[in-house]
Amino acid sequence: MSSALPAQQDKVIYDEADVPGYFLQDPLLKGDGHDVKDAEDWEKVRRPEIFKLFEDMVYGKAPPAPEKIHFKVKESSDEAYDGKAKRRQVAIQLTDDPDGPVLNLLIYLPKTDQPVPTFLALNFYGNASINNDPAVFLPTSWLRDNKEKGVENHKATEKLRGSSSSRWPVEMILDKGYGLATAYYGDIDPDFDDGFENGIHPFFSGGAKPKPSEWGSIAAWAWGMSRALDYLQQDKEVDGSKVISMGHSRLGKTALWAGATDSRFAAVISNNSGCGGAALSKRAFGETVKRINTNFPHWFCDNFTQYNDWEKALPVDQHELIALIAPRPCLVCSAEEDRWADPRGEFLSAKHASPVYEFLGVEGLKADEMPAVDQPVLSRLGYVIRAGGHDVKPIDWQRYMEFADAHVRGK
Ligand code: GTR
Repeated sequence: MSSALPAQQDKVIYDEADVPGYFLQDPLLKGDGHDVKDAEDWEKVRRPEIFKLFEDMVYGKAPPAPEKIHFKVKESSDEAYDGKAKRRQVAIQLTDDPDGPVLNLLIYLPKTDQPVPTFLALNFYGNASINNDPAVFLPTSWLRDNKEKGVENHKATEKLRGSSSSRWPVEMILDKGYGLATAYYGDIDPDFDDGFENGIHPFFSGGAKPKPSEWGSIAAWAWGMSRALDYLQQDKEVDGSKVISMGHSRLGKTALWAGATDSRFAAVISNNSGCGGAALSKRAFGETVKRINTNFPHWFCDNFTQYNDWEKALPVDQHELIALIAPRPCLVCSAEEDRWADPRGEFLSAKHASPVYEFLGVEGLKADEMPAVDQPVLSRLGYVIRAGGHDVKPIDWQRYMEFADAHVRGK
């Protein structure tokens, strides 16, 4: 007999009938067993309880922001997109050390004298991958090799330009009056298991590996989004009170945690974020805690591995992550064929976070049952399932903007 796990345990659950029975904590019940009394009780007692559990057991605690914001505007033009848009490229120092790591933020803004609401979203292959603008700097940080995308020997080539443009309908975003700010997630922490030797971690720990309750890569990327927000909030061209944290997949997990850790984000949009994002872990549907911790040991804090094959013992689940974002607008987006990310589990998280929105006196999720494909529910806590697979498409952005028009822009 081999010592491998029994086949049953390694089988991916793709059938509702195989989802184990599970119990979800009531986000409105405090650790001492009493109901949350009012908004203040939520803010001062219950929310911090939930927050701490996520920090200690799931994503890991990140260090505070640097003392001061240091940045350099590296490039600026008012003639981007045939004169339609402004482009800014800003190097943001991630530590107080001028020789330390830098986050390169690319910003496009519609031409107006008014500060604009802006989407902030990290990207997977560097700023130059989002469009064919030859003025955008190629990334210099480590990149995952991908010949098709124009990455060789972990370095960008000219071929990288625009290789992810289908996910970034920049002109459409500008035409609707929104700004777009993006940065390469690998500027903050390279996405491979390097024992936290590279990226931001060693600058805060004197080179030591994070403790079991300290930040993994998702927490580092989220922390980096906050550093971008530090900059955007002092940029007069951007409406710093209307910056929306958005992300796809692992960066959707990141966008949610950024929204939970930093209440300056006006709203959060997660796309196909799945396990460790919007999907309930206890369903164990598609990607499980064990699989994610095995394939990506650097994403979460080490304490999270305690729940490998033992999701039922989790002291929190992902509906409470969304509850941490309340009462701010939050849109959870799934894709029908992206079963690995458990669309239903993503819907259920929103549904079970909804009572917190309502408790705080705002609109919750306006759907008791999972909506049909391509029937977006764009309430303040919203949910959409799109036809097709794991991806970001222009139609997704259309929905993000419809959602932002309703809940962010005019407020
Ligand atoms: C997958 C991973 C998912 C999701 C995805 C992505 O391999 O299992 O959790 O994050 O990657 O980021 O594209």
